[in-house]
Amino acid sequence: MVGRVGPDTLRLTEAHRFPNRPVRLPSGLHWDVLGLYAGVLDGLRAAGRLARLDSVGIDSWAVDHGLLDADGALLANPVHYRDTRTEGVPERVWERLPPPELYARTGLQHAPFNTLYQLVAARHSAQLRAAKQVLLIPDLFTYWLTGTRGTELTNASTTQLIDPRTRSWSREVADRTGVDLGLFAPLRLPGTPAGSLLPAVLEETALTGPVPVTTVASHDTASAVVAVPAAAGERFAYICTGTWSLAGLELDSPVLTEASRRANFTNELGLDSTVRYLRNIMGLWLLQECLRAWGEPDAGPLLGAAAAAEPLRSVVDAGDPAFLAPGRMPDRIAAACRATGQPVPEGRAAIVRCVLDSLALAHHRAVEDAQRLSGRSVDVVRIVGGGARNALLCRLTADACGLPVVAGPAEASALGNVLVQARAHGGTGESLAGLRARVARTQPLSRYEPGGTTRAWRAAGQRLGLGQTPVAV
Ligand code: LFR
Repeated sequence: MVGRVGPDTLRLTEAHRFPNRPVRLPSGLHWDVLGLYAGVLDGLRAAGRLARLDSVGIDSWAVDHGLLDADGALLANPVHYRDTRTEGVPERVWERLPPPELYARTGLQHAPFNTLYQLVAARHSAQLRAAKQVLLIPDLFTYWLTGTRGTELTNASTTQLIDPRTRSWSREVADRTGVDLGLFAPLRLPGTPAGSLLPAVLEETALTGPVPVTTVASHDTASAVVAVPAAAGERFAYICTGTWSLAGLELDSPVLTEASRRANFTNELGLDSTVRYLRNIMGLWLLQECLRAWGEPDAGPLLGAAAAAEPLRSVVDAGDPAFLAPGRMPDRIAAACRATGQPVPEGRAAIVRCVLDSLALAHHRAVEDAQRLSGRSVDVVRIVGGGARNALLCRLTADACGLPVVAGPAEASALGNVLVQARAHGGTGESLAGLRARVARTQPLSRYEPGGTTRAWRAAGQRLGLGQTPVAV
């Protein structure tokens, strides 16, 4: 994405888009990280044809990482967080550090893929033994582009090795779980310089140097939250919808209570001392995997049919890690409906409706739980990310929450990324509220008023036994 930022402009132009296809090897599910990096280089070349680049910033999904050897070479393709290698690992970690203490120290949700569990799972592997450095995915790309190494803070906060109160590594958690913090490069804050494109990169991309690389909020969700176009002082919840739905509140300090842990809320770090207090919900992954199973490249017609399908006929728990792994999604959804005594959706439109109803229900529960657990009420739900384009999902979310939904921008991660770079280079010291005001002034937004009552949604939640706060381990 090429971003142009001026006093009254904020514009993105898509320079290049490429697929991200994980590869299953006998050794597990991996990212094709060199293929992705080649896509980044193609993107830089295409971007250079559109504009002179003042800065480059990188964000991606969280938790995953590459291992480097003593020469700085990548030891293997990074493992995908949807791989099953961490099965049974959390239980081993909890023997040394019980869940309540782990949560009190890190504030992180329990997810089987947290970097901590991945590193413990790999403990006896030849690769981890040979590794001299762990770089999170955006930091790995930054390293290849610039030769500099760091660990960006918002993304580091998803490792389960950061204390959200000090916004630094938790030595205690690392020591007690046997993780070597020396493997991580020093922490870097969004907005700080990360070097400039290496001569070989300039040559490969036909760019003219110097092109500075700027650390952004490198966790895609953190960048997306930067671009939530809330007005100053507004009481808002946000839902970043894409492959995942990340639903919650922005806070100025973490909520580390036992009730919060049991509700499986996470305290990830955001820009400028903020805390992203949210819950991970499976998101449009459920739909993407159905489309993949059906060999259906385009969701459009099915979404139209789903809008006309019977509402709330069957719902599944969109927070259930049973949906984490890829494969056979329509069958797994049918099985979940059967297991909860609900009708199995018949036909593609009914399955899509079940997915969207289930997501809206999970959005509602997350927004409600976040308010209760943090003691902060909201008046509006902001939906950003790809799902902001999905009118049916936005309308159902408004209905389920009983609150107005304001949807947009869809490219929130890219906008948040660009804004942090622009602020760093403009030297304006603009506040987060100021950055958001720019988004609100420049990006088209859609508003959805809630319809009906929330009673039917509560009843649907009860069908799943979700009347009360879910209990994590
Ligand atoms: C969204 C996201 C989520 C994170 C998940 C796994 O793209 O970054 O925030 O929990 O992917 O990394």
